[in-house]
Amino acid sequence: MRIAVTGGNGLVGNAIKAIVYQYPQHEFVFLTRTNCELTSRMSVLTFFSSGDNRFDYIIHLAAKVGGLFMNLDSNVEMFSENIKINENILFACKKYGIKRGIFCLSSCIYPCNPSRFPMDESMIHESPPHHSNEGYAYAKRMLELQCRQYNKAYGSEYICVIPVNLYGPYDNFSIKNGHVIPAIMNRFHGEKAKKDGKFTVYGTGRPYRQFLFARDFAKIMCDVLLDNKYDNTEPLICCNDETTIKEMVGSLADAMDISRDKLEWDINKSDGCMKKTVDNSKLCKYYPDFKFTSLQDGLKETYKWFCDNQTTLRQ
Ligand code: GFB
Repeated sequence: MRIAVTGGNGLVGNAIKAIVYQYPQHEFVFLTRTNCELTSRMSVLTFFSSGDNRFDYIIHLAAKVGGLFMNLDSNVEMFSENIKINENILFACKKYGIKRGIFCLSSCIYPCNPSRFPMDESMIHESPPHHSNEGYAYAKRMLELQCRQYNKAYGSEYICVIPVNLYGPYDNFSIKNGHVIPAIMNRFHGEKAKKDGKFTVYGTGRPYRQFLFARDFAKIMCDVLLDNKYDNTEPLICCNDETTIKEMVGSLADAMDISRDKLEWDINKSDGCMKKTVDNSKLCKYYPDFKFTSLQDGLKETYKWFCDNQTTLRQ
């Protein structure tokens, strides 16, 4: 099959590039900003109308994304740009006969005060998301609604997958706008170079998070799309174990050879959502033998990649 992958230059797009060799019978084509501006209906239709760009399937990853502090500052743009991207992609999928696809949501779109934990796939719309990222969250909730409506109206097989906090090589390491792992990794790396480096972590460290190595997520998406095991179009949560920010930062310090005793906490900075635990029972039912990369191994691999790619980092 010929598969279009949007967000081809991002964290997960590059993770898919790293594993395409496992699917030799399929052709993956990676879309980037240079060949298709997804917020523009014209650019998207021009790209997909070209004879060279006919696809059987799609993996839709592209989105305007960022960590807690970027979302706090940009809820208007997060909603507006993501709604445009998703509407244009779905319109093109219908117009150009792309019948099956994977569409990426996120666990942060879930209710911040749910009726129960862990949350499962049925609870996405149960109550409002955390105020810090409601723009992004509602745009992605609308993507779930749109996929469901397209499937019902046109018989498409658009499957929404719901990862937790993703990390790994090729992430956005922006200290201001990045997610917690790449932002701290970049900031601490700079502090390591100083004689009296200060290793300050934002917030209390009390919030819970689930972290998923991007290459694990890439494998799950490609298998769900291609192996015919996942025999429905319902959303699917993709996650592993839960930890606290404090414990994760401890593991990150270990991976960076920084003594945990040097860590300091700036409790004046926001904690964001305190808990957004989701349940991976459905994933484990379909893929009982899936082996997740441990947080410790994932952090070590990410830091090595970070050090080896200093000149080309996205930040
Ligand atoms: O990955 P993150 O920025 O976003 O993690 P969320 C934020 C958590 O890490 C908060 C703590 O508890 C912060 O207090 N933290 C500590 C830091 N130090 C830092 C730091 O230097 N930078 C950052 N960024 N956090 C995101 C959503 O929520 O979840 C996105 O905003 C996205 O939309 C993502 O979907 C999956 O996990 O809070």
